[in-house]
Amino acid sequence: MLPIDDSPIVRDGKAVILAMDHGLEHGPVDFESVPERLDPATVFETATHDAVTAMAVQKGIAEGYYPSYEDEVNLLVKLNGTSNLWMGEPDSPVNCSVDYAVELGADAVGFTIYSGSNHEVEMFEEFREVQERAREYDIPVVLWSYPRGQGLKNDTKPGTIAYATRIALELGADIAKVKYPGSPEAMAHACRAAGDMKVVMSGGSKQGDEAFLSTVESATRAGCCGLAVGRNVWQRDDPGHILDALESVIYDEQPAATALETASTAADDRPDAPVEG
Ligand code: FBP
Repeated sequence: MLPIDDSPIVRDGKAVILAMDHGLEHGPVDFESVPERLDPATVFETATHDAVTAMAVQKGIAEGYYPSYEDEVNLLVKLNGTSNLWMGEPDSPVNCSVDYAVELGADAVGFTIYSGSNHEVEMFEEFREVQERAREYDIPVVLWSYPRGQGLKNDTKPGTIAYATRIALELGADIAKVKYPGSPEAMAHACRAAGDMKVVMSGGSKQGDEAFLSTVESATRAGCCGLAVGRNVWQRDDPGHILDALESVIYDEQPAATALETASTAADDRPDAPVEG
């Protein structure tokens, strides 16, 4: 872990990473409720919101779409990923080098490790190469730290999530991205296990505004510096509205209810606000 408060992907010590690697990880099914968002440009447009400190995508999307957004969006290139069609023990093959990510304009790189998988050893070794190369470029490394494998299966138990943040710290990540362990106390414990390293909460599948924002409020008050979020932003009809509210909760430390109210008032004043009915 290195101090990254001066990095472009951090604003006032906080980070909101808009993730859109779902086309690879889950498939086009994640875009069925919002078919227009299958066009990556629409999500890059969303990432121009002030609340977003970086957009996380795979290299193919970065190659094709980032050139049009490089002045307005900070880029995080994910260096590995798996499709949902893979039925074996959790694994995440490397598909991009740090060098190529930097060539594409990356301000940070991202890597997934499924600790507890039978492929943990290889993933740890691959991460070593990525982490040390990223140090040469002085760019932050975000670790999608997901304990998952035989006997674990999407485990969000408090002890497991604290182990996930600790693994990220020990392996030299600058930010750990972990699932919410179910309570503010458990999240606080996971943040303590991360030492001085930053922790972001993973957004998860789409929830209602209140439920989502109050989890974000709990996680950030417990010590998370923000979140890495995909579906809870771009699966909404009006992503700008939830980003306004996230900005208030995360940067201005407003309660979720106040943030929602302020965001609704702001949305009514926006020329591009979706028309009701
Ligand atoms: P979400 O906020 O939509 O959960 O996105 C965060 C993310 O980590 C993505 O980067 C990734 O594609 C997806 O979640 C992985 O989801 P899962 O945990 O279901 O494999």
